[in-house]
Amino acid sequence: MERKCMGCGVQLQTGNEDDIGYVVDLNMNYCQRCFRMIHYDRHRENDFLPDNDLIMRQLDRLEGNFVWIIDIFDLDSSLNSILVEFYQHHSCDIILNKCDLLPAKINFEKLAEYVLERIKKLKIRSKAIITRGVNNDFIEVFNRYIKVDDTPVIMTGLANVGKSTIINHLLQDRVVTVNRYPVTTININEIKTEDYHIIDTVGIVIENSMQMYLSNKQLKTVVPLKQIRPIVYQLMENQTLSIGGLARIDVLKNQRANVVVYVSNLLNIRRGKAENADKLWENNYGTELKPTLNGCDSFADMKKHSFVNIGKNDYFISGLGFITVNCERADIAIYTAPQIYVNMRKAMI
Ligand SMILES: Nc1nc2c(ncn2[C@@H]2O[C@H](COP(=O)(O)OP(=O)(O)OP(=O)(O)O)[C@@H](O)[C@H]2O)c(=O)[nH]1
Ligand SMILES: [Mg+2]
Repeated sequence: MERKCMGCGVQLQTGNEDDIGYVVDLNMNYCQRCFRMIHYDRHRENDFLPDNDLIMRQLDRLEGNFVWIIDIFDLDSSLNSILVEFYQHHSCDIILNKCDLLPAKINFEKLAEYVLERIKKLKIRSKAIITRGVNNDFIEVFNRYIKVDDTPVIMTGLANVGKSTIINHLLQDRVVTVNRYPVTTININEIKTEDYHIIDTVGIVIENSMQMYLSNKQLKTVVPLKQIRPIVYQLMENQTLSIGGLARIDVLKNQRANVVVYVSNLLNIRRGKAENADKLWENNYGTELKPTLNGCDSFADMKKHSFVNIGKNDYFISGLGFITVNCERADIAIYTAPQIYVNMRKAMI
């Protein structure tokens, strides 16, 4: 009989040690890959790349109560993914996850309203939004709003948003495998207990997110695991902020601008004059300005995104974070690798 790994859902096999699903003995509950992640926090880079079309076909065939888990810190990546189209045709509940990454003082009710407004504009029929990471009553709220007896709850979302973490939280046990690197769960994984019938699914991978172009070591610096301390700048005319070697924001033709950077605090941010910025990047890309993205070999390879800022807006950079600019008027230029999704949105906080 076919046996699946309890941690990631992969079919177990004893034939090839280098392939996914390997176990020494088919009676084991966890594959070698999960065992290494759980016990040694070891993860081989790019050992499995999911096929988004296949995942969507799998989701289409499932019956149950769909839950869309969104990493609040990376909101626009979720709202720019193929899951939008899926949820325009399937009803779902939404869980805003990783809210603990944002400053504790923010109004979470307003944040939920903000997301609801964005979702409504995308014509998504969402039944409820609950936040997590800010309160201890998650299980109670989940049971009240989302759990439906006799129907499986199907956890979906982009890779790394915390689907499996939420499942373990509900089960109050370490049942499924959780890891800081994207693509941990690699097959549909059904879990039945006395209290829950849950299906863990494979995360959708998006090619316009920075997380796809960083090594495991770099991901440790770029993906925040704990609360972010926003960095505040008062920028006078024609100044620039460089975020490692990953992105640069120029604030131009402004009088004075209040700029707040929400990115991992392990990244270096450098402030300078816009007139010197190109030279700085040409000369220091990959040395002083690091980390850099795989495949983006020099500053010349970067793409410039231009915006006009009036009032308070966020500049979202997929997989990195966002920068809030508040001023009467400014020209904004964002430089990053060409494949990375960048957008301007109404300020979230
Ligand atoms: N700060 C914070 N981190 C979280 C939260 N939920 C999950 N994480 C972290 O996010 C990372 C990914 O979590 P997973 O549960 O493996 O995410 P997933 O969506 O199942 O990922 P894939 O299986 O790769 O699609 C882990 O490092 C978790 O510890 C949360 O609410 N807050
Ligand atoms: Mg998972």
